[in-house]
Amino acid sequence: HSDLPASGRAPGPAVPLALAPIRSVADWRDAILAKLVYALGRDQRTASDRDWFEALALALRDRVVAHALDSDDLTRVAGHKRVYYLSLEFLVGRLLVDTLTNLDMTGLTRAALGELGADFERVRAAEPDAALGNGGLGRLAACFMESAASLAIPTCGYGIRYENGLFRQEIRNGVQVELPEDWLAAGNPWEIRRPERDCDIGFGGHVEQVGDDDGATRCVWHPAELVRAVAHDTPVIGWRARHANRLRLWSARAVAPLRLDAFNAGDYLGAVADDVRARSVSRVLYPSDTTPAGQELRLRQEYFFSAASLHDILRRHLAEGYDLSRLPDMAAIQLNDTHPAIAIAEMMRLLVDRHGTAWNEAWRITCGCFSYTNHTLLPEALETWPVALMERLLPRHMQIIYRLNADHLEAARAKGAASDSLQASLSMIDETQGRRVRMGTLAFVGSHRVNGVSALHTGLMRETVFHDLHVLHPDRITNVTNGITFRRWLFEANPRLTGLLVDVLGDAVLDDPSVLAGLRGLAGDPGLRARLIACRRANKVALSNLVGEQLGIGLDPDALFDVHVKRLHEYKRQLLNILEAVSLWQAIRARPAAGWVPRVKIFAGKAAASYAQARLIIRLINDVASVINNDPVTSDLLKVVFLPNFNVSLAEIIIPAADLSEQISTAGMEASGTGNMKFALNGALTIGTLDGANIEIRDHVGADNIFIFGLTAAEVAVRRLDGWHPECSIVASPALAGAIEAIGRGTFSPGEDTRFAPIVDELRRTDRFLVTADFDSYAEAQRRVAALWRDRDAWWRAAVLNTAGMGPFSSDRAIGEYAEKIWHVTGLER
Ligand code: B1H
Repeated sequence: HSDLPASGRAPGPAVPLALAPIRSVADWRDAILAKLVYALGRDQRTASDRDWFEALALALRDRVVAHALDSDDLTRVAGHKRVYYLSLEFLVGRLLVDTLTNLDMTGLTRAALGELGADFERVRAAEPDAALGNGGLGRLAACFMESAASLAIPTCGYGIRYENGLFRQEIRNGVQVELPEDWLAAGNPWEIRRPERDCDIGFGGHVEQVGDDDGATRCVWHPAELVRAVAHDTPVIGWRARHANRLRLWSARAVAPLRLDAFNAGDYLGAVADDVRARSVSRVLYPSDTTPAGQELRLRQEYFFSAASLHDILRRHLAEGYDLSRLPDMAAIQLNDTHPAIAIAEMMRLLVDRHGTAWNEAWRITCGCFSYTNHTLLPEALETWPVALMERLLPRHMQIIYRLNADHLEAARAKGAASDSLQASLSMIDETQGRRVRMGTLAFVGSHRVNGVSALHTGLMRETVFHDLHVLHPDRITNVTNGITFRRWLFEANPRLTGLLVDVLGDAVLDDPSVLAGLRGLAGDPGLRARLIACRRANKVALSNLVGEQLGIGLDPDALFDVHVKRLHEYKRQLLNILEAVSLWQAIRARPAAGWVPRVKIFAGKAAASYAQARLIIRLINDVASVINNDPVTSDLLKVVFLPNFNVSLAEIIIPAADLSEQISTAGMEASGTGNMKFALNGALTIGTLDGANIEIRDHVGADNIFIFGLTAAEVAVRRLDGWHPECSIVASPALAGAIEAIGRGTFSPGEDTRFAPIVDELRRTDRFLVTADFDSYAEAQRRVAALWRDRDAWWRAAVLNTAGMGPFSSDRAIGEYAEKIWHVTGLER
């Protein structure tokens, strides 16, 4: 389609772009039924929920695709700049309700399915989650795709179509068990194969020098191996169907999938060995949230999807009739962390080697197109690749990086950064632990803008990891605080609250999140409060039912639901929370009649399979839960629940049912957080440290309406410098000492008192995440929580002020900032 002449629209009425809206239930019912019968070949009388889901998705896809084609056509005709979002993760979740919401077809669909004898809720649940991501970084990419479509910013997301997304988590005897997540097993009705966009990606081999040998002139790379990148598009429709974009995911296969000679000779495995090897590239998502797998296959994945995407971007640009010198006017390429940073070297290779562009002009084009988002400063997550591996797998790219590095270090020297230590710190090659390529430096140098994801994080980027680069390029680092799409995380996840907000604030709240601020004047309104309480209670009943079904634990929906859901990582400090739960349990047992606030502590989250300490914390939570939940003394006052297999769909149920949101990372370590925004938007109060976006949330909801505790990032840095003795904190806090002691004594692991020794030892000896340092402050904040909970009016006033203050955390605001400050694009006018 985009191969049409740039001069105008395709001649004639070829495609009925943007299908006429469906007006009657009968028409929509018939459209769904037609898919069931003619596309799927199923019988209405025996169709399963999954069959109905597929039929409905196909009927919806027709409409979304029509929008996408139309949006594409308009973009091309207008000569409008496009955004390309390169991400190794897109944590999309389910798409059905998202699509229905944005097309405003939910009511119609409920009715149509009803007439067909299908149940909407069951059909909705039949869709598997697309879990092509680990956590916040991947979910952010998905929110951004939805917001870009809602703002009519022509955007294409590029990533990998992993056959197995993030593992499915089961808890057996308290232990996390990982099982493969087979989301494509029954097919994926949303996606469309695009064979005409397939391309071949090289690996290995050698480089033929054509010009002089400084790497800056044309070379020919002769890869030893080719892997075919196979394109699949998922259309993404924006709010009120204003615009539709696409998510293009690449899967890998061999160029020649079957060696017929080998097959005929009876070597059935050898005949497909190349294909199996090639397909491994898109086989699994690396289940590591903050530590790169450090394996060759991971580098292959990164290059594979970056190269396929750049090939596609240049093809489109040239097909539309533009000169390559105009690429920065037509294409903004966003690197979601350093995972696609190799695209910078690939762009240089394509321009210089394939298109004969002069080196400096190629560099101008490259820097003009690229920008880079940093999502973490944790040292173990800053990607570096061994030079030897790069030379073997991507020999031409390694040459280009050397040459870019020489130019970059020369420019630094010219600006006065000439000392050996500065040059070493600025270099793209880290020489301190073997020779390794620093992908963050490559991404920084090859981008015109580099952004952090919260004000605190961006400040820390300037002061710490990127300090020397920042001094060299003081205008490059900028902040764009993360956001979340309100369509999914408010309208779809919490229809009760949304209905109430529309009643109170009018329809405008659906289009303009700043309208939420109008709630401030109503924070004391008893009518509003009563309705809010009813909404929350209904959401809590729904969650309690789920917990009852899954775990057989009965919850009291009138208890305080205290929720800690996110990836399991020591810096996120689920351990701090469970320690406090243990100490609370001990306190209740000591004085059962002391007027305790009934509480349910809810945990969920996955640990990377290889992360032993995080897995052990999951075990501790589960083991603590089974002891506490079976204690008749405390059973009406405290429950601990670990819900298995946390994913986007489970989050949509848990978050609207939360009273309290746990955002308790060691200050300075959580770059932003986005779960924190989802909870506060839905009216949960936050207990949190001054970390990531918590700080900005406090600024917007008011310091009186959030429970802040613990060391600040600056105080954490000082503690670490001064040397840190957890034993002092433990001795000073009887409550903490009692909790640790109980765990160490085997209270939660009868017959195996060493089970949690690695946790107890870490707390007593090193405590790298300052759990003991923050314990008392945290426990005191939890007492403030309980006190406010008893004052029902004050609690609900604060809850209203949370929702009221969250307008700025819409991902529409975030995408608007990217568009203005980084991409230099606007929404497409109709
Ligand atoms: C975030 C990651 C991440 N930061 C490496 N970094 C990965 C790093 O598989 N890997 O190698 C995967 C993910 N993820 C998160 O990004 C931050 O921790 C959150 O604070 C932030 O809200 C989120 C989105 O910006």
